[in-house]
Amino acid sequence: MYTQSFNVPDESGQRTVKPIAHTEPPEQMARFDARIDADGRIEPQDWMPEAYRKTLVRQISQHAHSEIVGMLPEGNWISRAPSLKRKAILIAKVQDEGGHGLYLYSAAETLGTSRDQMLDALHTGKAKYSSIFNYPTLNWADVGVIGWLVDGAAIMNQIPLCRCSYGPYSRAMVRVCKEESFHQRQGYEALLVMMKGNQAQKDMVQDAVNRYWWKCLAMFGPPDADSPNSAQGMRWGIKRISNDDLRQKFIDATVPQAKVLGVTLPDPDLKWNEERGHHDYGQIDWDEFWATVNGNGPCNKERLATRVKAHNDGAWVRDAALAHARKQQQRQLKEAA
Ligand code: FAQ
Repeated sequence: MYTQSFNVPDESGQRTVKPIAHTEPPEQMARFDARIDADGRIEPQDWMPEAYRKTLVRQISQHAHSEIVGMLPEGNWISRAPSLKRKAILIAKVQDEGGHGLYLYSAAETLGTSRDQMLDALHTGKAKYSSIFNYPTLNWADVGVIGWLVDGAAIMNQIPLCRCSYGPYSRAMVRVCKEESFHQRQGYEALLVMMKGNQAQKDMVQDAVNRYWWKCLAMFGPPDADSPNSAQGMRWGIKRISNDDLRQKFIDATVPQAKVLGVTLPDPDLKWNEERGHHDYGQIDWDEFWATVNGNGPCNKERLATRVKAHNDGAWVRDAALAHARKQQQRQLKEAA
């Protein structure tokens, strides 16, 4: 459905933004700019301007937090999966999301920020994570819809990140996208099965689509005109496609999938526009989006409390691992002496 060879345009217009004021050494800055302009990669040991480092830490850590908080809505259904097969698939998927969080925290650590600092920012409510994970999963079809639409939107956003200018982030994204692709397909397949079932099952799928559609469109971030980080992110080759363009690509790709599935996307304004060669769509509720991003969505408090509890409950595991590592190190030193 989505492909790793997704074409990422390098429209020079997108990359021409006013240079930001800085006090960085001009020669190093010029070398850095030249590497970015030549579509080269920046590696952890390379010199980079502080603002670039800060932007990457912000985006990669938010992304990592989204992956681990994103385990919670679907995790709620592991004990209630309708069959052993669905349970095994769901456990594997939720574990994959945890793994994505780990690659991403590791990528962010190469920029000089510790995992403890990032987790502290998440647990104290200072850091953001994707708005989509602050909505409840009310029925089994929500699990399928998260796979189809949430993972689908995530892939659309993340394939261009495989070509991000920061090496560790771009490499982590290649593997993440392959796994997200499996997640998207398993969700779609689960829904196809439900749509061949009885009326109650079909109604569950439609209900889940109704509740998730608009929230998924908001995952791509605010409209380009209200996106403070986009221009610079694109100039630096971190973002390759704008929030609105990705949202449009997602809508255009999803409409035919909804048709095959037999569900209605809950937007009366959704229609093909021959002239634009894209679907027109209705208004996203940005007030609701910002309320959720700012901590006042339906499940924000519950998600954060669950995350903090899981972290505190796991303290003994971290302590035991550290004690074991210390013991190993002492043994090696003794053997070497
Ligand atoms: N939710 O100026 P922009 C997944 C914030 S992973 C919350 O446009 P930017 C896998 C934004 O951070 C999903 N906050 O920002 C999975 C910024 O705040 P700041 C996560 C949002 O960075 C599936 C402010 O608004 N994916 O789903 C959101 O240029 C199933 C202004 O926005 C990534 O993180 C939002 N939806 O563009 C797991 C991908 N949108 O920091 C489990 C990497 C915007 O200035 C189950 N990230 N904001 O205070 C990105 O591509 C970008 O960071 C964007 C935002 C596109 C998310």
